[in-house]
Amino acid sequence: MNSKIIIGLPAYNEEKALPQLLEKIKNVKRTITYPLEIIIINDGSTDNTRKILEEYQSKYSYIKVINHNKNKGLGAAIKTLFYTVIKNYKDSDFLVTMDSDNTHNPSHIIKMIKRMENENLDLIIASRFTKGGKEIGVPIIRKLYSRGAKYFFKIFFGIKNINDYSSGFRVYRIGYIRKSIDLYQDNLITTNGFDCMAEILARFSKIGVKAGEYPLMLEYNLKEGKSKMDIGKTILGYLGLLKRVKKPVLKNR
Ligand SMILES: Nc1nc2c(ncn2[C@@H]2O[C@H](COP(=O)(O)OP(=O)(O)O)[C@@H](O)[C@H]2O)c(=O)[nH]1
Ligand SMILES: [Mg+2]
Repeated sequence: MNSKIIIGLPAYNEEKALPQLLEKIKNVKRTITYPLEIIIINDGSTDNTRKILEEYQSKYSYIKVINHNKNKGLGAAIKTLFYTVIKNYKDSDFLVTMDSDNTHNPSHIIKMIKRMENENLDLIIASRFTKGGKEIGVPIIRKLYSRGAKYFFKIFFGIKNINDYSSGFRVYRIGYIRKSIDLYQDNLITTNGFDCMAEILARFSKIGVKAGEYPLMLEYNLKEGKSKMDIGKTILGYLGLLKRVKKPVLKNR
């Protein structure tokens, strides 16, 4: 039996983009042999996201929605997602995270997973900064930010083969998530903000991770709403990681 693919989508006020993304995923599901499920963390959206998702959930048995009653932030949503998958799925299953803003194309997922299987990787990141990676319609300030993050993390929390530390399009082996949560004694993610994506990698860098990159075409031109990321806050969060992230002390077992 093939491993399962779980696509985890953090969502905050994505009433326009999410249905478009879910349609694309539906098309991918038709063409693959892996069992595929979708878990959406609706983080207290104030638009019609919740209602739209409840309709999807009642129509498609492979779509599950978890609602936070209030907006808690991206870090809190990813944390909910990680705990949900380690509770309900096997170590050999895959968790794919993507933005819900329809800028990541799910048609690449299978190739990413095949590479993880062939190369026995714990993690693969869809990256703008690997051969073949591209970004369309990204504002200059965002380009500067993601390139700055690249150098900062390469210096302080470098992971072999990884250049894109802020991309939210990734595939994790669920067994590796379980192992790292265990090693960090539940402190793998300690921020509720957007800096969580990089915190996860910073912590992986201290415990060893077999990682690779896959070329990402970031279709930012398809983004209809505004970005929800606060760049200043995210950068402050990155600086805070220098103090917070230490190699975990191994527990006696
Ligand atoms: N759960 C949760 N998700 C959020 C929050 N803010 C943004 N997101 C989601 O996180 C992803 C990244 O946000 P996005 O606006 O696309 O950031 P950008 O692509 O970096 O400009 C999207 O799927 C958003 O819906 C939040 O407060 N909570
Ligand atoms: Mg996005």
